[in-house]
Amino acid sequence: MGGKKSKPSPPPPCPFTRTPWRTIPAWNQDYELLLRRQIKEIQPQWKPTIVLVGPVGAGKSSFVNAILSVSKGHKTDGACTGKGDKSCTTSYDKYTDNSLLQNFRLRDCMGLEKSAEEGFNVADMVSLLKGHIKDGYTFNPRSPITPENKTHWRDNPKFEHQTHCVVFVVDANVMHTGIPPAYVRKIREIQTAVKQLRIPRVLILTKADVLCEEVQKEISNVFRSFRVREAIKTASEVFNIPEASIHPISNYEDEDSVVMNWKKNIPLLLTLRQITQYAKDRIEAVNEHSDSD
Ligand SMILES: Nc1nc2c(ncn2[C@@H]2O[C@H](COP(=O)(O)OP(=O)(O)OP(=O)(O)O)[C@@H](O)[C@H]2O)c(=O)[nH]1
Ligand SMILES: [Mg+2]
Repeated sequence: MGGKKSKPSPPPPCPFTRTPWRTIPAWNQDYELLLRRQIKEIQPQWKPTIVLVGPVGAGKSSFVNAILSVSKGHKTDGACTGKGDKSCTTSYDKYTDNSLLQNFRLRDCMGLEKSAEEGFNVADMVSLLKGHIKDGYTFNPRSPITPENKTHWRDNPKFEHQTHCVVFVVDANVMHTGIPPAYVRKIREIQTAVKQLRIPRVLILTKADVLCEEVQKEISNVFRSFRVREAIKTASEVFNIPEASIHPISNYEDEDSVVMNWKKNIPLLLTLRQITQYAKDRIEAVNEHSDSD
C-alpha cells in the first residue's frame, strides 16, 4: 500500500548445485560394469562381516535386497521389508552369494526405536560387534543376550567373528525434518563402541528419490541435487562421519518394475565398493599389526 514495495521473498533453493558436489568418472553402463569388476577384485584373506544398523524403517533390509538384486541381475527380496513402527527384521541374518558378495557377509539387524525399551538393544549391538552373537539369534529388545544363552552366545570370539565394517543406514529425509534425539543418542552410543573397536564406519542415506523429485525423475541427478548435498552435510555433522563416507542411494522398491536399471545401480555399487574396501582394510590392518608384534 501507498506505493511501498514489499520485500521480494527469497527464491526457492535451486534444486541443483552449480557443479556436481561429487564427481564420478562417468555415468554409463561401462562404468557400472567397471564398478562390478572392482568390487569382485576386492579379495580379503577371508570373508569379513559387514553389519547394517539404523532406525526402524530406514531401509536396511531394502539395501540388502537392492545389493542382492544388483548382484544377481534381477529383483530379489531375500530380506523382509515393510512399513511400520516396529522392526520388520527381528533376527540376525547373514547374506552372501556367488557374485558381488562372494567375498563378504552382509548382516541385517533389527531397527533402532525411539523408546529405550523397544527395538534393537544397544547392549546387543556391542555384543554383536565383538562377535559374541551367533547366527540366527532373535533379538529381544527388553532383554539383551547374556553368556547364559548357550545356543547363541559365543564365549571367546576370534577376530573373524567380529564386525569388520559398520554401515549406519538412515532415511535422508530425516536430515531435514530433524532426527529424533533418542535415535541420535542410541547411534552415538553405538559409535563409541565402534570407535573403541576401531571398526570402519560408512553412512548410507536412503530414499534420496523421496527427498528430491529430480532424483526420482533421474537418478544421475543425485550428485547435483542441492537437497541431497544439504542432507549429506547435516548427516556428517550429526553423526561425525566424513562426507566422503556418506552415500545417498535409492533402493529398489516394491513398486518398481521387475526390470533392473543400470543407472540406479551406480550409487549402490559405489557404496558397496567403499564398504567392502573398508572391511578388507580392517583385516589387513589387524594382520599387519599382529605381524609386527
Ligand atoms: N522410496 C523409497 N522407499 C524405500 C527406500 N528404501 C526403503 N524404502 C521403503 O521403506 C520401507 C522400510 O524399508 P525396510 O528396508 O523394511 O527398512 P528397515 O530399515 O529394514 O526396517 P526394520 O527392519 O523394520 O528396522 C519399505 O516400505 C521400503 O519399500 C528408498 O530408497 N526409496
Ligand atoms: Mg529390516
